[in-house]
Amino acid sequence: MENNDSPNQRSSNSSSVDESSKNRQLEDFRENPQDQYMTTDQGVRISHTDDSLKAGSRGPLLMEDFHFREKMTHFDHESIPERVVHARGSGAHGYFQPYDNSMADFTKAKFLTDPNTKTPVFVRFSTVVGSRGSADTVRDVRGFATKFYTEQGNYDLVGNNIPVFFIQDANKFADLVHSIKPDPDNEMPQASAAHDTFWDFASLMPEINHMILWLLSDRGIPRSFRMMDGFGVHTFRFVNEAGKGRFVKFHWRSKLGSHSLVWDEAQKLAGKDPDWLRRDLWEAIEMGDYPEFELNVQIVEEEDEFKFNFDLLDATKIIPEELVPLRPIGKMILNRNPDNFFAETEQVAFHPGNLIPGIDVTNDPLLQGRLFSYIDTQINRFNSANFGEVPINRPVSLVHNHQGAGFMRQTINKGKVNYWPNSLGNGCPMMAPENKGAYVHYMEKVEGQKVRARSESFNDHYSQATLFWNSMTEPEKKHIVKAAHFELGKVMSKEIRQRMVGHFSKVSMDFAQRVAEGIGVEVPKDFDQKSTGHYEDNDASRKIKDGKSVKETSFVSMEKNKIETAKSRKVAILLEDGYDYCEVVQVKQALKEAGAHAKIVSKFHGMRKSSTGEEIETDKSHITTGSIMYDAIYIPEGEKSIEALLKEGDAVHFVNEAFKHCKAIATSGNGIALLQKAEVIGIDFADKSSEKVISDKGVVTAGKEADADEFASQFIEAIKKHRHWNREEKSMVPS
Ligand code: HDE
Repeated sequence: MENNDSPNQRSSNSSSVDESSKNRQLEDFRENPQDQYMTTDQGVRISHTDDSLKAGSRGPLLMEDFHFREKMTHFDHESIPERVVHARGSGAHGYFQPYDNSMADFTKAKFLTDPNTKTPVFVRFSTVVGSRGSADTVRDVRGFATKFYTEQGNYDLVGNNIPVFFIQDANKFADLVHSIKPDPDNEMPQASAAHDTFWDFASLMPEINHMILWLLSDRGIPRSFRMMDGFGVHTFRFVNEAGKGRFVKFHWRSKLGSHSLVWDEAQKLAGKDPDWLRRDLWEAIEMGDYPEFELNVQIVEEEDEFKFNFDLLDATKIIPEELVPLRPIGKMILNRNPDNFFAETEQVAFHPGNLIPGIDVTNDPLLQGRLFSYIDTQINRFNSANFGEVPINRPVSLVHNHQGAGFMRQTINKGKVNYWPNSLGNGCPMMAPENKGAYVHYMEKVEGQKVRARSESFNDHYSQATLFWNSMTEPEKKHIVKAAHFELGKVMSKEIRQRMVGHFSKVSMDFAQRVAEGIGVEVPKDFDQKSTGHYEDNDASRKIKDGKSVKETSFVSMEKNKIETAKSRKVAILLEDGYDYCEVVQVKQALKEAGAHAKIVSKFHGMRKSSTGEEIETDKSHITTGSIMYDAIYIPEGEKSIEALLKEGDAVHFVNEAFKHCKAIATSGNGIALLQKAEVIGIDFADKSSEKVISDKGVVTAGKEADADEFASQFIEAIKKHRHWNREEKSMVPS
């Protein structure tokens, strides 16, 4: 068949996709102004763009000034509606590659089964609630949406960093979002669930409980988009060459592990650097620290559909990994930043219904509703059904159909024939048989009466919330309780707070009591479920109720699954003139070898002189940075340097705050005096003139005579732990 694609699609080739296919396609649309004259949109060169055309230099503007009108009009129309949810996001390009062909028995999706193919991807991470300009580090779910540009067409896996959702049926989505977004009367608060309307809604929707526990957990404040896991949430379906279907859940696992901020730090970062997560992703890619995620699947045979004590179609449930283990199937590397935020990150349009042969949906009523919503919302954003032609949205496989006109149509379809069937166009484009890659919907047998109802098998709203609570470590439980104190503490209505604690008492009495004491309500002894709303907690259908379950699942705890690495961690080196140069060089080198990035922080920018006369340039001054922007801090020894730091309030605060946020801290010799001044308490310090290195709760101290290699390696070990929660005991954290 003749290739009559638009020039912009010429680089596409449906039979061979490689890592660069998408990049080559985008190249046709890139503009490069180097050595070029400025022109109008019509390509006419411009001699002067600082002044408009006037009747006299002090006179009125002239209508005939086509350059002014074009420039002004374009500016006036530069914004499009932000996404109604997930408005704030950050994108990156990369590729996906399967490890082997082990999935071939389960799915005919080639990009998951051919280890020789690197499929280009574009990923957009996002917060859900805040608007486009809101802060990155707020407590929220993070979106994790991936567009795979496969040779079989675009496949979108539009997931989140939490494996369950707030609601079970799409019909509640508008209510959920209305309640969590800023109040309609005064548009407050921005990017926060901590207000009456959300908790009012939550307290009347018992199905939300499992999700609430996840949201209040440290997953709600990730340290980095690079350090969080992703989940497809719904149960999807794999279909193999023989047409056999199986249920599948998708999981992304970060190779750096899943790590969080602490709440105090998250709030401060929202002010000091609202772009914290965006900057982190961008800078990591620029520095070559390419984020890597492993794709895993849980596969369930169709005959096992009712083997569990929850319904696979219920998006408020996980499949505990003890029951169905994860199978790692491939890796995704993000290795290129977008060229243009608007053109790529803002205009990318995801849709869970962008499916390719081998992957299909199930009857999950939340997923079914999403299948309608995403195209609809793109039409609101783009004001046209032609959004698929925007470069970032184009597949790298060929597009041929009779979709034609509409706002901003780009493709030039040739000839008279724009209908099917036709004979005048030789019956083209043709229908593809299944063995030529056509998408055929899975032939699931469906029958039923029309009912506006929910399956009884969705009615257990507490067991998995309890499972989550029981699977947490004590520090993680503490964080959840503190988060509840904050979120519910902001709720004015005592009745709503009371109702929430009522639900929590059904999750765990321990949890309910700990929350209740912080928000001034009582744990009800005879909590009446019916008073919470319209769902009764009646028995799930028998086949569901009798199914497999577990009492604890260690995989949901970030702490129990911690990956210990110092790779790409940021370390502040706090010094002033008079520091020990040799020690700094040695520690810096060790950090570099561990993959961490060290920055010199001093009172002012400029060169800092060591005790032996060498100079190092300051990267950040106290006024431009803070301990919250680093994962660890190191204070080199040096009499004069320490003397100066002891007199700087900012430096003392820097250390105190890093201690409070449970980060690794290292110092040697008289640097120990700075720790003491910063109220680093409850820690065993080395004697400042000894040979010893002591590492206690993430604080590494060494005497003057200590071995520098040993000191550096203990520091790196402490960084690898990410946070030292055992420091959180009340008596040890000065406030
Ligand atoms: Fe979304 N969601 N969603 N969602 N969602 C959107 O589509 C919607 C849900 C998710 O970076 C919107 O293009 C409904 C679950 C991500 O561009 C909208 C329901 C999950 C993104 C929409 C859900 C998600 C969106 C807004 C319940 C995890 C950002 C802009 C039935 C599995 C994608 C847009 C990006 C965005 C609807 C629930 C993930 C309005 C109706 C569950 C990551 O179409």
